[in-house]
Amino acid sequence: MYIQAITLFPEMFAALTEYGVTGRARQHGLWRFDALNPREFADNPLGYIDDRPFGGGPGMIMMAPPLQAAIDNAKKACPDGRLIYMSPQGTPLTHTRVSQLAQESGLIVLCGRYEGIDERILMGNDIEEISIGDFVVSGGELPAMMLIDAVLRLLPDVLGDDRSAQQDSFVDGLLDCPHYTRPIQFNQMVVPEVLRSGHHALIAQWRLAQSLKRTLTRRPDLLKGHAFTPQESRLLQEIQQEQQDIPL
Ligand code: 4GO
Repeated sequence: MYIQAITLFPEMFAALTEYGVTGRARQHGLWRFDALNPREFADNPLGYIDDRPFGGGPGMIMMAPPLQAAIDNAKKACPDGRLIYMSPQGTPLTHTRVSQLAQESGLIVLCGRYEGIDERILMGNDIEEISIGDFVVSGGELPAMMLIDAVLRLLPDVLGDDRSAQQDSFVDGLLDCPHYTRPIQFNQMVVPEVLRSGHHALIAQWRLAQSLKRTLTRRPDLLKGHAFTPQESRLLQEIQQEQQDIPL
């Protein structure tokens, strides 16, 4: 996959290109990265890329011409690249959308700064506005890196073990189960017996029950659209029965 970021701070993306599983995956050629700095596409000799908002108000707005020039260059390098703008006004990102984006051959992610970008960039390009949550940060770079990281870890061979990504929260519409490693006892707390039993079917059932419990208590909204397997329905009934048995 070929990922391009349009950003005033290309160095920030070292977090992705140089570290951890995404860094290793890039070294192994599983994805490529380029940053385009709008400043290098400025139409003035001083490299100004922002200006005051029409209508007044605080802060600065990123100007359309250098952004459009950067977009055009990114498109030239990757004509099939999907254009994305990170913004709190965007569609909230979900695991489903992340896995769709992981099927693309290229992404071009536009990162805003200041008060944002000139609206005509959004009007004049086929561009998807995506939000990583209902909060504001000072630049689109960190949201972009979160989106890109989420996409990359779904690419074949990026994670050490194919099963890792399959286990994660949201993949099957449920939250992940608790995890334990050595030592068996820590601060008076012991690893659940079943996980040490070596009984694979019982372990799988315990984990599924834990996932259902967590989802029920922490994110009941996720269960609304969930297609329950017969085993999940049975376990959920048992859990709800258990909870009713607890006296108030
Ligand atoms: C994206 C961008 C939050 C998100 C941003 C988000 N804040 N929730 N800030 O995905 C334009 C200038 C937007 C700063 C940017």
